[in-house]
Order: sequence, then C-alpha cells, then structure tokens
Amino acid sequence: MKNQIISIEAMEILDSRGNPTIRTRVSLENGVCGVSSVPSGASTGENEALELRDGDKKRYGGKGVLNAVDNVNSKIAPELLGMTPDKQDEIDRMMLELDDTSTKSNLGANAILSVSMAASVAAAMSQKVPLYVYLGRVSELRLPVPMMNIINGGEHADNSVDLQEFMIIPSGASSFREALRYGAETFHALKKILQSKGYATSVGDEGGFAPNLESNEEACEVIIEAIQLAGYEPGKEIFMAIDAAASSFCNQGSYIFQKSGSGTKSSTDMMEFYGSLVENYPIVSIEDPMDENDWEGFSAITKKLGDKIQIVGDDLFVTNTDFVSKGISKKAANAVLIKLNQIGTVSETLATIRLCQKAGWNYIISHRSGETEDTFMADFAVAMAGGQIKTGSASRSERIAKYNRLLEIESEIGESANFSI
Ligand code: 2PG
Ligand code: MG
Repeated sequence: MKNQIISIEAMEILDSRGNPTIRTRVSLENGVCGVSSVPSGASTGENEALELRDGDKKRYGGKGVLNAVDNVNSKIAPELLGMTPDKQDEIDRMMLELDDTSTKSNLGANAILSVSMAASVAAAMSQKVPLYVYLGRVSELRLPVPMMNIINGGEHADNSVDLQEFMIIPSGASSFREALRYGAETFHALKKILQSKGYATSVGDEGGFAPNLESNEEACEVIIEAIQLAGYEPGKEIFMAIDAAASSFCNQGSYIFQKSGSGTKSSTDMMEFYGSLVENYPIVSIEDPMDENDWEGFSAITKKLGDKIQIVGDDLFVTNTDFVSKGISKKAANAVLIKLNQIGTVSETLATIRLCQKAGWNYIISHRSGETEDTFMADFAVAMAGGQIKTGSASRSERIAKYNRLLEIESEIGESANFSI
C-alpha cells in the first residue's frame, strides 16, 4: 500500500490552561493518520522560535491560532502532499524554506512543529512500529528518570516563591515504574504536610502544589519532610532539582526576589544563594540559575558547581544548536533542556541532541507549562535515551498522560528497559 501523504489538516484546540493551540492530522494513502498537538510555554526564552497567535482581542484575548491553522492547511499542506512521511529531514527543510525566517515567524513554529511531529507519528504507524522504535535505535532505548515538579512558584503560580520549580528525582528506584511510585507517594505526603501546616494544596500549571510558603528554603524543607514521610531517604533514593527560571525575575542584570520580598541580588549573590542550597539540600540539578543573557554568570556557576551537579540551560539555549554551541565553548552549563517547540521541528531538535551527545553533555526532554494530552515527548525521551524527562507532578491529566505512556513503553520493552541516570 502506498504511504504518500494525501492530506494535512490542522485545527484549533485548547491546551491545559484553556488557551488555543494547534492540532494537525497527517493522512496517508494507506489509511494511516498521524496526529499531533503542540504545547505552549509561559516562561519563554526570548530566542525561542515564534509561536504564532492571531492577536485578535475578540477571540481568546488575542491568543487564537487560526492564522497558524490556516498556514498549515493552505500553505504547508500543498507543498508536502505526495511526499512520504518518513522523509523527516526533507519535510522539515521544505517547511523552513517556505517560512524563510530565522525564527519561523512567517508560518509560526506552532504550525510547523505540528506538521513535523504528526509526520513522524504517521511514519511510525505506517511502518507498524511504536513511535519510540521509529524515532530511536532499538539497542539504545532507555526509560528516563522523571524530574517531578511538586512545588510550583515563579510565573507558574500565584504565591510567594521566586524560583519556578522544585522537583524531586527518584533516581534511587530500580525502574521507571518504581520511580514514578516513589514520586507519586512523595507528592501525596507533601499534600499532608502542607495541610498540617495550614497551607493551600491547590496545584499550579504543572500539577505541583503552589502554597504561599515564606521562602525558597521553606520549599526545600517541606520537600525533604515529604520524602521522609513517604518512607524514602533524601539524597539516596530521592534527590532534588530546581528550575529557577531566573530570566523571569531578572531586570537589567539584577535578580529581584520580589515574590518572597527578600531583596535584590547580583549574579555573585545568586551563586552564593545556590551554593548554600546545594550544601543544605540534596540538589543535583539547577536549571536556568541565571538570566538568559548572563553568559558570564552561567559560566561562573558551572565552574563553581558543575563538577558536583547538573547545570541546565533552558531559556539560555532554547534547543537551538547556535546557542548550545556557544554554551559548549563558554562552558556555560553541562546540560540542555530539550523542548521541541522552542526550535520548531523534529529534525532540528535531533540536531541539538546530537550536539549534546558529542559534547558529552546531559539532555532532558521537557514538557511546557501549557500542555495537551499528546504523548509524543514520552516516546521521544525513550528514543533519545538521555535518561531524564521533565514532565510535571503526579497530578493533572496532561502530565499523567506522559507518565502513563512511559509505563506502557516500559511494559512493552520489559527486560530490556534500561533505567539509570
Ligand atoms: C520551563 C518550562 C517547563 P514554560 O521553564 O522549564 O517547566 O516552563 O513551559 O512555562 O517555559
Ligand atoms: Mg525552565
């Protein structure tokens, strides 16, 4: 049966924040349809590829994506009809040429990525293999350790916590399934602790709690208590990670802890702050500790802490080979957060991962704070075999969908499931 693309159709759907996003269906002559939905960030890096929004205030406060939908249906689709979906590089290259901007601002990275991912899904289905097999090489498949964001702050929550994410990493578990259980049990223990202290247990965008804690340190304290209440040993079975998302509280080179009201800090003060956090808590990873333009600050903190812990660039690198190359030469971090929609195609994301592999850097496949039920990234994480995934807490179905997909993959690849950090 022929597997040429016979139609590409996009539509406007809603993400987990109730904002519009794009879903695209790539249909093949053999009856196969690959579908994919695109996520959306809140604390976005300034160099991310452009997410095209309509700007028509009468619809969804300007956040509609009908222009992006139309770009797929009337501009991209006619170019790609008749191609086979496994020609990922060619499909992505044709869309880049059609867009012809460095930030994908003509067609929109949301439009382009929806087609790029849906083509992969269609290709895998057409070859009758799971997506993780299609995207990876069977011998290197690896279940990732979850980085579970159980306390939300920063731009993801209305509370007094400046740092955006406090995560747990259950890397002392023996399998993904067990790691997820350790994490979910700790999440439930945290709820009890917060309740007993009179804090709210409503959740933020990524399913973590968003209590009105008094300080960033208190967030670490309650997490340690929760790990212990759940019956685990902090620093042995469960570790901690932070995503400061420092660009969101940096203004002209100064770091302003406005939410907690604890003053303004320089890059050097920030290094001391992180240094003491790492000394006092079992923190093994800090993402975006500095502002995305503070390359010196990044290099300095990597020099100070990079031997001991993972320093992750997210807004700094925006999954873009140009910025990652700069980071490698400046020793500005030792790991990269990988988000497909920061760069906008599957093949460019693969190029960034290859660059990390070549440099011996870690890479973490990540969700966005605005997500959908799409589970592409779970398969992608297993296929890329980087050993880490960041996809939220143990609540909210758009996060759980990824975890459930990973459980499914683990049960499929069974004994060969490699799980280690
Ligand atoms: C981040 C992400 C995901 P957002 O900063 O790492 O957790 O947030 O999608 O809002 O950029
Ligand atoms: Mg981040």
